[in-house]
Parts: sequence; structure tokens; C-alpha cells
Amino acid sequence: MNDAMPLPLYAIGLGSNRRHARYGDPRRVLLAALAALESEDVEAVDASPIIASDPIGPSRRRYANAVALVASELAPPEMLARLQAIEARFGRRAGQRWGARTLDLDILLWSGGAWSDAALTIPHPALTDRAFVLGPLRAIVPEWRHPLSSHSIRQLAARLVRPKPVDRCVPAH
Ligand code: PH2
Ligand code: MG
Ligand code: MG
Repeated sequence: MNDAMPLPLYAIGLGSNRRHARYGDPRRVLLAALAALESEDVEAVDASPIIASDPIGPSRRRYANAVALVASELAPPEMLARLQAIEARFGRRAGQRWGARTLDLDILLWSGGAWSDAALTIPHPALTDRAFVLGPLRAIVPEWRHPLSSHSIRQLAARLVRPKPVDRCVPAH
């Protein structure tokens, strides 16, 4: 590839709330998954700290969450297939959606902008509501702008903890 053309970047969300027989607790599952993301055509650029977060949804176990930044020429459907193959290697079973899961890998952002097909939507539709995603994202790419709203990750994270005044039902004048 031409040196003048930087590789496209992906922000990948990692989550686990179940131990793995070999890797251990969810935090160790994420460390192993961060290593597994790297390959000949996927370059690791950065990774957030791993946080512990309360579960959103029906599962009662706490999660370990993190975000990885990777550079790759893979197109979004190819990257999705890659992530699903890694999830399967870590023992993720179909039907674990929203339940306890060994490893969840989600494409959050792509430097190519927005993508939408039957299997994949980028940016991740729940990105702007989830502190366990925005917190780790802010640690590595605070200035990345959401391609649909143009708000930076820093702004989106701040807005999540501090609702905008417009949310109060006060007429302007
Ligand atoms: N993932 C979910 C549902 N709920 N809660 C936390 N804290 N972290 C997650 O990664 C998570 C969740 C479905 O993908
Ligand atoms: Mg997922
Ligand atoms: Mg998810």
C-alpha cells in the first residue's frame, strides 16, 4: 500500500462476563482477545485500560470492557467475519446474545465513516448510550467524531454523565 495512504482504523469494543477455562476471569479473557485481534492484516495500534462495569440488560454478572484501536485494509464485512471467528474460538455460542458471554467483539467506529447492511451497522447503534463503551473509547480516541452527529467521543462521553440543559422541560423564553 502507498505510504501516503494511512491504513483505515477500526475501534473495536471488547466485553466479557464469563470465565474461560484456559484464559481465566473476564479480564484475562480480554487480554487474550487483544492479542488474538492482531494478525498479518490487522495491526494493533492502541488499547484502552480494561474497566469493570455493571451489566446493562438481563445478565447479572459484571463485565470487563475495553476498546482496541486497530489498523486494517479489511472491509467492514471482512472485519466482522474476523471478529466472529475470534468469538467462536473463545467459545462464544449462538444464543448468548445479551446473556452471559465469554467474549463479545463489536465494531464501534471505522475511519471510512458509516456502513450499513443487513448484518452490520457502523457506528455501532448503541455507542452513544453506553458508558462502558464511551469511557474506554475516550481514553484512546477522544477527538474521533461520530460520523452521523459530528460530536466528538469526548463530547458524547461528557453528555452521558451530564445531560444537556435542553433535557429539562424549561421553555427557552
Ligand atoms: N454487553 C451487552 C449487554 N450489556 N453490559 C456491560 N456492562 N458491558 C457489556 O459489554 C455489555 C453489557 C451486549 O453486548
Ligand atoms: Mg456483539
Ligand atoms: Mg455488544
